[in-house]
Amino acid sequence: MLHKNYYTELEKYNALINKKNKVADFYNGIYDRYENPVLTRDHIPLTWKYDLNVETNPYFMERIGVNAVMNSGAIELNGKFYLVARIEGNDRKSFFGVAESDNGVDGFEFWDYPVELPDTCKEETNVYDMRLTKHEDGYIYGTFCSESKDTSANDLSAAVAAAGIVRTKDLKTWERLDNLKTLRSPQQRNVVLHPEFVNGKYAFYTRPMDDFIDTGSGGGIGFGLCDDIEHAVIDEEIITSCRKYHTITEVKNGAGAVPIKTDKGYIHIAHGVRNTAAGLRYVIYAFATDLKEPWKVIAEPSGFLIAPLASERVGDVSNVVFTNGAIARDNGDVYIYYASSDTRMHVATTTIDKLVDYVFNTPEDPLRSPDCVQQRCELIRKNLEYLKDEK
Ligand code: M1P
Repeated sequence: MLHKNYYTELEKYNALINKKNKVADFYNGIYDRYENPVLTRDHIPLTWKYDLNVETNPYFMERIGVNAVMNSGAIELNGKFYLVARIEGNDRKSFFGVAESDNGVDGFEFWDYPVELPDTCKEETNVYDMRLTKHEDGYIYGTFCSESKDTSANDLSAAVAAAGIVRTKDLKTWERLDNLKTLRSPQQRNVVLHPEFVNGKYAFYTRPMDDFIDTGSGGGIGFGLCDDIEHAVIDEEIITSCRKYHTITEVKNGAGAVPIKTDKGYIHIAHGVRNTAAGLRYVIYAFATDLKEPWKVIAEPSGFLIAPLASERVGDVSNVVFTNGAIARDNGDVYIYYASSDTRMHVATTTIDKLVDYVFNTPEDPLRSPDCVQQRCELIRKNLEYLKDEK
């Protein structure tokens, strides 16, 4: 016998999983947004939260609750869409769960069990934000933040962020490798493995940081090479996309999705952070790097690609959009998965052609208001001429 509330909750869960998603009434010509999030805490199976035995749980209480489902790595395997989501428990600890969908915009369902990462690092307290790279060596690598308490500081909240590395072939069996060591950066977060060898080596996008929250002297998204992925060490990081004064990346930025290879360059979808009176504001931006030298930025449109909109603005950590996964299909369709306000997951869809057009034809940030006005005046002038000729 099951508790009567189980059936009510199950009905709600099934209705959510079977809810069709629709393109939202939003237009910018670059991508489509969708009406519903693709993953929320309500997508967590009931078996993860409740003890279903009426004798041990007579009130049908949640025993192990989930607070949020957010920052997800994304990958396509055998025509299906997979998100390796960051699931944050009511206890604040995050872990990973694999959710699967046939079409990438709705119907995401978690597998029966969360991911059980090999527990090789006893001091590790928290893990989150996995990026999934289909590498040309044949493995799927997951890079994620491995957080431990900083025992050297006299501050209860002090923590150390490092990049954990795992690999798999099927998202089921995971092999844990050594955490990445970056000899010149004390902390790392937002590390992404490049999908191809560069100069015969494994290549990582990094985010050099002096501190757990502040990047300090870290100048932006880094890039470094290493010989041995099982014991990865990077001795030198060079900066690709820089932090800049009075832009969306002023406070910090970080690599997001695995770069998408196109004829014109690698398209990167990353996040930028600036400070406001209401706290940090996280947006998603895009840039391109050279195919042969993937650390060299060759185009960087001004401003953000995706910013928190309407209800996306509010959540556990408000005014945040964050991506760590996108799927580019062979037919040119692109699915950008992003979390809003550290609370739930959304999808934005576009195509490789549109992203290339956006990245290479959107003007760069001229960095000063008068020059921004000039940019607009030039566009308006051309448009008014064009409209005259078209009449
Ligand atoms: O709370 C916003 C984001 O903050 C961190 O990103 P960053 O390292 O750039 O500061 C991460 O903890 C991320 O998970 C979180 O979404």
